[in-house]
Amino acid sequence: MKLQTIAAFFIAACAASVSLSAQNPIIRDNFSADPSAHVFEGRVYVYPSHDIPAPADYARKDWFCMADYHVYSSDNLVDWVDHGVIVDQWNVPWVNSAGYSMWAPDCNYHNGKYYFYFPAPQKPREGVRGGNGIGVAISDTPYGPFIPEEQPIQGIGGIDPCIFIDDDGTPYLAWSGRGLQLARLKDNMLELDSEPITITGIPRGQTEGPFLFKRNGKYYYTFPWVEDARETLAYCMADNPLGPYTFMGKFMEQSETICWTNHHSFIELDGQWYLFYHHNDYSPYFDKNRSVCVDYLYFNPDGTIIPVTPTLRGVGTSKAKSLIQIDRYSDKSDKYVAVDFLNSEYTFDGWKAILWNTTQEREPRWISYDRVDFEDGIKDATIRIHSLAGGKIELRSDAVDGPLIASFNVEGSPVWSERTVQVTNSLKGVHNLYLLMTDGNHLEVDWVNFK
Ligand code: FUB
Repeated sequence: MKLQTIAAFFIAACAASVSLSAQNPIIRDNFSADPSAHVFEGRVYVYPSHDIPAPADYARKDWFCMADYHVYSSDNLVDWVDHGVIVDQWNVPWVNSAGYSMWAPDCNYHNGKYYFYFPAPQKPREGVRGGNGIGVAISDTPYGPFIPEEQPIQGIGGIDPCIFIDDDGTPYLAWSGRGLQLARLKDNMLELDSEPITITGIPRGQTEGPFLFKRNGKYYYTFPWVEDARETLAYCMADNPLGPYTFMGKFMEQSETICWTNHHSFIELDGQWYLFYHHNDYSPYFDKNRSVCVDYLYFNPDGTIIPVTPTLRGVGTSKAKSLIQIDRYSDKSDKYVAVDFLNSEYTFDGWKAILWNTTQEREPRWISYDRVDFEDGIKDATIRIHSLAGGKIELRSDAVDGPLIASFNVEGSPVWSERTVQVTNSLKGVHNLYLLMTDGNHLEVDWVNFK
């Protein structure tokens, strides 16, 4: 088992370093859910769970199907590296390898090691009939190899572990069992050091997926909470890690994309806070295939959380010389600008922006994308475009009527094409980008790029 495990990690390491793109969702070649984000040595690591379409040997085609975990990392929250599989259901001695239920995990650093916590259905064995265990795998680095413990944590069961290390080095484990649970861990990170407490005072509604963090001396116990039809994100605050906690309300409403679950984590990087969460962007008709997103997060002066509205644009700055996926827009003129999949049969191909006009409506339709870094200047602009009848496009900076960067006469064509023009204005530094349709009735844009 150990040899197989090491071989699997070697293969995963060789398959790693796939560079992914910016914007939401941040993981664009796989489904990903339940993101646990942490900053280790100045780099952001995200430990999500991994939704997959149900294989032939898994009967529940309409349910979550999850067999392994990847870890992703980034130093700018824009370019993400997939480090490959770190733990899977076939390589943990106590896990039922036909369970396909490796749900929300977490990872944290303590005394020179990285501890990865994950829930999974247990293999029936002597003294154990089954049920969900919470296991630990240990590594010298945040990206593995992680070596799983032979047994799950004794005395607890449930899902969605979260490991929090207080400023004095004391570890705490939060999880969802019979209600939202919390206990102190021993320094070995493998055994409870206190009786679990149940977080109370939350108004009626299903809860799961806790995440615990500390800011300015206050403890935040945060969790998905079903107030109405689907999961919102809500929180409690306390002055001590083991409470008592006070319910503070919601900080994200239920998804507009009809994703029943949400699951989240918080990080602070260089003084800015970020919220990681998931929706079902790549799978609008099956909400058990989810995708991780990240948005900026702010606090009120009294420490309460300012509610977050999910964006497509996400966080960070995009290089002008990368492919700017303008369909991940910051703002748009009106309902005559929309977004759709490029290929509804394979949604990971991404999206296109669609701009259209009726003959009565001659105001330019526009779509904008904030925070593009033009660095030390540009010469050419390229757009990937599709329009049967043709039209005109302008790129402007900073505002709808801001400085003109480039204009394109688009000839009608039944197929997608790339058009390049010289820019009229060589911008430097970071600007917001505006794309306007100044003539035409229907144009579709895949991306914009500058050289
Ligand atoms: O991903 C499976 C489950 O859905 C997680 O464990 C929950 O938190 C919810 O996101």
